[in-house]
Amino acid sequence: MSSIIQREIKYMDETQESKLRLNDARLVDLVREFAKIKTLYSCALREVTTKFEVLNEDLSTRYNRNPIEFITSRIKSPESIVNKLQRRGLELSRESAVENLSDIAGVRVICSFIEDIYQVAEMFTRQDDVRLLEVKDYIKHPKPNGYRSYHMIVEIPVFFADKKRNVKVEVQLRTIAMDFWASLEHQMYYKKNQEDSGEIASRLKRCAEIIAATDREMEEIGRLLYAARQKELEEKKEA
Ligand code: 0O2
Repeated sequence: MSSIIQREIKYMDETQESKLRLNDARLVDLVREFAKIKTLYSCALREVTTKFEVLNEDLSTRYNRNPIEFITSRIKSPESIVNKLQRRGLELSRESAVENLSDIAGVRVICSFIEDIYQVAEMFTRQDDVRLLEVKDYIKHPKPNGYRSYHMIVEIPVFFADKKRNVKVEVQLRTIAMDFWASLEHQMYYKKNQEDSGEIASRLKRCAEIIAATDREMEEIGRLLYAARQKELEEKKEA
């Protein structure tokens, strides 16, 4: 059985809300307008999440092991959508948001090992209704601050009563260890314009390196144990 715990992360980016002048009637209208596209994106999130749950269950039945630990998802808040459009100097409209922003819907897939990330991502993008638009491999190429994750922008079809809509979803795949670092760094430091002599940033980076080394070591241990188990099974078969 799949052991995925699925959690819905409600609106993130609260820190940015204060930047909006919400007494401005136009912005209030826009925020209302963006709330209307929530259904489109929540349906897309369900489609993508189900695909990963199915993969996990299938791999679990075949190999008696769950490569996915858990999945979370979130829809960007209307306030954050307005903020991002403003920051990028884009037109403030629902159409512009759907056209230009690829992270209104986000799914985070937390895997056990690094190789699971690549395996699961490959199985997901091989599906013929998934269109891969962009990949950012921050595992092979970590960000200068130490951030690691595998990012994909995909487009998937969502079928409504009278029409089909192709919807963009951002998928982030990480190990538990990468998620531990990114979650805490996000909470404490990311986009916080924190005054820093560089010491905090370099200590955070050092933590990311230690975590990455631990990830590689755990993967190696996993491989050794798997090989030992396979050998044992073959010996039993031959006996
Ligand atoms: P949130 O609150 O997690 O949604 P963008 O930042 O989207 O304008 P970019 O930089 O091209 O464009 O996107 P990228 O590099 O794919 O990163 C987007 C998301 O990855 C972020 O979303 C974070 O979730 C995560 N991320 C990227 N870099 C870091 C980092 O250094 N630390 C942490 N903790 N997370 C990171 P949001 O919308 O910025 O934030």
